[in-house]
Amino acid sequence: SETNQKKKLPICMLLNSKIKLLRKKDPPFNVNKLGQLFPKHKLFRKSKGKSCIIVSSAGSLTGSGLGNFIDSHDIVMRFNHAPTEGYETDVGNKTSIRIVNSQVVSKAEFNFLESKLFKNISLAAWDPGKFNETLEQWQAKPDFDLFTNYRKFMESNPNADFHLIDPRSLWDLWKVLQHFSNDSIPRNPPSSGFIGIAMMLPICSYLDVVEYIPSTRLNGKCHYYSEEINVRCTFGAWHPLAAEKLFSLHLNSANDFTVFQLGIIRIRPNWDDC
Ligand code: NCC
Repeated sequence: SETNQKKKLPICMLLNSKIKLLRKKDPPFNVNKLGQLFPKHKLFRKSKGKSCIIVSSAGSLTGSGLGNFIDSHDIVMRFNHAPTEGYETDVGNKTSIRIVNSQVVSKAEFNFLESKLFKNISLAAWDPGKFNETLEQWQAKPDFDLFTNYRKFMESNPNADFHLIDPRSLWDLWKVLQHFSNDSIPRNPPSSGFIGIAMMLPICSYLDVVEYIPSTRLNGKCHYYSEEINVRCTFGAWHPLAAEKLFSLHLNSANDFTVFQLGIIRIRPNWDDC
């Protein structure tokens, strides 16, 4: 039927893939101590219909001058330990939410418990787990131990809006990507960037993503905040990054100048099409 056809559109599959955040009532967290620390309120509960922007950490943001444009959005998402201080002209200084991977939460070098980068904003942390694994198995053996610092962080900041992403929904998102790719993609979860797109899109009136589709500023640098030259950060090594980016470009409604000169794609959550 026509409705079933529509549900298979990429935009609809993405909107319906729903990145799930773990809730206190979700077994096994309903009976274990960690669940008691989960935030009481849902993420984005007051944010429907806002203008949103995702700031990739790509090296080609250097020299973009996109800072004011970024800050003009209602909700600004950033990743991991990507700084704003000292880079305001290119990346702005407003941060509503950060998606952090389990390495950033757990490894001493990121100073997760003390760093100001992670205070007074919303946070969502993910860890890949294994394909088809249960939450019990995941909790017993995550890729990187994000649980210890999650507990410590929540004990010292009990009202923090800090959520854990259900690893099973990362694999659901991976399946959406695989469905639309002609080749088989690596069996590793999507990057924080694509997880962010899937999380934000349903709540936004429109979603801009900067320097995720590489623009003509492409300079080989991995991040705007470091001098490391590594094109794999842009085109993919472990994450199915190329598949994510092709998928996102397919959903883009901005013109070529905006995408390739300015480095901005715009995605509208067209629920009516689904
Ligand atoms: O580099 P990372 O990603 O923190 O970047 C965040 C998101 O920005 C987009 N990006 C980044 C660089 C670039 N040149 N082009 C881009 O499009 C991607 O969408 C990316 O997801 C991650 O996804 O969490 C990742 O984290 C790093 C690393 O763990 C953290 O930065 C902490 O140091 C991973 N690198 C390594 O593990 C070495 C990276 O693979 C994925």
